[in-house]
Order: sequence, then structure tokens, then C-alpha cells
Amino acid sequence: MKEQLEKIKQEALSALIGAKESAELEALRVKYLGKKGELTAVLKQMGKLSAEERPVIGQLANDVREKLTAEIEAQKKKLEEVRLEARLKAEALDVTIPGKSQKLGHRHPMYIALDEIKDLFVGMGFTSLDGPEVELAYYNFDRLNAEEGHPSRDWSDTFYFDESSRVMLRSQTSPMQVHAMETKPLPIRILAPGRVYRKDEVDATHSPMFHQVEGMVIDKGVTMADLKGTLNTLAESLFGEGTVTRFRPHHFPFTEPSCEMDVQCHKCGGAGCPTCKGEGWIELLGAGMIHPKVLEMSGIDPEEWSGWAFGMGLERTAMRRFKIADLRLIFENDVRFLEQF
Ligand code: 2NL
Repeated sequence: MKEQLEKIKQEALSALIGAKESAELEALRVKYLGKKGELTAVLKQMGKLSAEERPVIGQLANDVREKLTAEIEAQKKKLEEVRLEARLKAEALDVTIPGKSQKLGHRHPMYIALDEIKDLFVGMGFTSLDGPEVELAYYNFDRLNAEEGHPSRDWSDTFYFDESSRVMLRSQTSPMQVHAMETKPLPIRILAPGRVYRKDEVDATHSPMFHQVEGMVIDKGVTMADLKGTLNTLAESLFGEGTVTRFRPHHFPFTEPSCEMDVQCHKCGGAGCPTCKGEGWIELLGAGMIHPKVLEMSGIDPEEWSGWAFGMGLERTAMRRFKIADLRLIFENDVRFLEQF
């Protein structure tokens, strides 16, 4: 029996040393020290021993149990240390490695131009609005004095959602201003920037989606002189102090009288060059005094109130502001182009 115990001890110890996981250790504990384990099996035969042998073997068996228990504990600790070591190594952070620099983007050149325009007008007491791109033709056309039969309402010019031509993608941002006339108390000073849609083929100067900024003032005693003064200020803020402008008569259904404003070419000073296509002048925007019928339709008495409004293409303004030759560059979002601004 003594040999049996010694054999169990030796076997168990060498098995324990080779154990690589705690589950393996537990299996060994059950195998040697468990209720049905090898050591227990030996102890069950103690009854066969003589009175002298029993305490000696009992002592020996206890020693073996203690030794194996201690060894299992020690081995468990060792495995845990090894595991922790491996984990620390795997999760090690080298705080001395240089960080990856974050590439920061910046505003699109067209929105830089828009922000400049907004800053100027907000400084003059205007509020900038936001509004839906899907509109009723009623707000986009009828309420702006462009009634049934007006050429801009044609199916070949406008994106309609239904056969009845009731719902459409707005072709100008004016419907936002009509909503403002309906809902805001007078006087009104507003800016209406945003996307607009027209059935145009894409080329260097056209796109079916582009951006517009409209502005409007309604107050008592507002005249064409206020319009000219404000728009001259806009031209100077965009193209520099002393920029020369000229106002030409024009026609829009929603303004009367109407005009277009040109700025003298900043490149050639009016002599004519490639930038202004030999004209000496560059067309910037359309404007006019709000048509009395437009005021009336929004419940504003044209005898008491008057106002002016203007509209300009944002892409064209940004192209001029940053000397961009092709409209498509504005929409392609090629970073090699955008990085230059
Ligand atoms: C252009 C011309 C213009 C307006 C827009 C406007 C809006 C209301 C009433 C009256 Cl609610 N007018 N807007 C006025 C004149 C010209 O745009 O060439 N845009 C690109």
C-alpha cells in the first residue's frame, strides 16, 4: 500500500506540472483526490491493514493528500500568473508611438461664399430662413404672380411629382418668402438660401440642381433707393470696396419695376477681358420692387407697405468669387479641388 501511495504521488505530481489550463488541473484533482479518486480508493482498503500499519499508512495518505492539494494550488497560481502576463503583453500600449493625425475637412467654397453673404445681411438685421425643397406650385408660381400659362411653369422646365402639376421641386427659394409673408409680423427682413431645381442638362454653366439666395425687405416707405444701396453694399463685400455696379431694366412677374445688377469686371476695370467675356461687366443678380399683386395675395396692403427683393445664383457667385471655371467642380466634391480654398 505504501508503494501504491508513493506511485500515486509521483504520477500525480508529474501530471500536475504538465498541466496547462485550470480545467486540466481540476480534472486531475478529481482524478486523484475526488470521492471516486485514486487516493480515496486506496484509503477504502485501509480496513485490511493491521493495527500497527493503519496509523502509518493513514499518516502517509494524509501527507500525500496535503502535498497534492498544495501542489494543485501552487500550479493554479502559476497558471494564473502566466495568463496575466500574456494578457498584459497582448494589451500593451506603447504611449510613445506618434498619434495618427486627424484630417480635418473644411467648408465647401460655395458655403464660404454663402456665409459671407449671410454675415453681411445678418449685420443689417436680416434673418436667414430654411424651408422645404418640395413645394406646392401654388406657392412657387401662383403666389408670385406667375399664373397658369407662364413659360417657367412648363413641364420641360420644372420637376413635377404628379400629372396635375400641383406638387413640385421648388424652382426658386421665393416660396419660403411667401410663407414668411403669410406668417411673420411686418416689417420683414429675410434671407432665403437653398437648393432649387430646374430641368437643365449638365454642362459647364448648368445643373438641374443649384443653389439660390433670395433676400426681401417689406417695410413702410421702402424704395428702389434702398434696394440699390443694399445691393451695392453686397457687391462691395463680395468683390471689394469701390466695386462699380450698374442696374439694367429687366422683367420678372413678381417684381415691378425689375432690374438686373452687373458688377464692373474686377480684372479689366470695364475694358473687356476673358473673365468678363469682353463685356467689361459681369451679371450678378436680379431684383426689383415687390409687385403690389404679390403683396396683396399675402394679405399685405400695398398702399401701406412696400418692399424689394433680389435673387442670385450661389454657384455662379462662388465661381466668380474664387475664379472657378466649371460649375461641375462645385458638385463633384473632388478633394484635390476642394483643398484649394
Ligand atoms: C434671379 C432673380 C429674383 C425675387 C427673385 C422675390 C420673392 C418674392 C417676391 C418678389 Cl416672395 N420677389 N424674389 C425678386 C427678383 C428677382 O431672382 O435672377 N434669380 C436667380
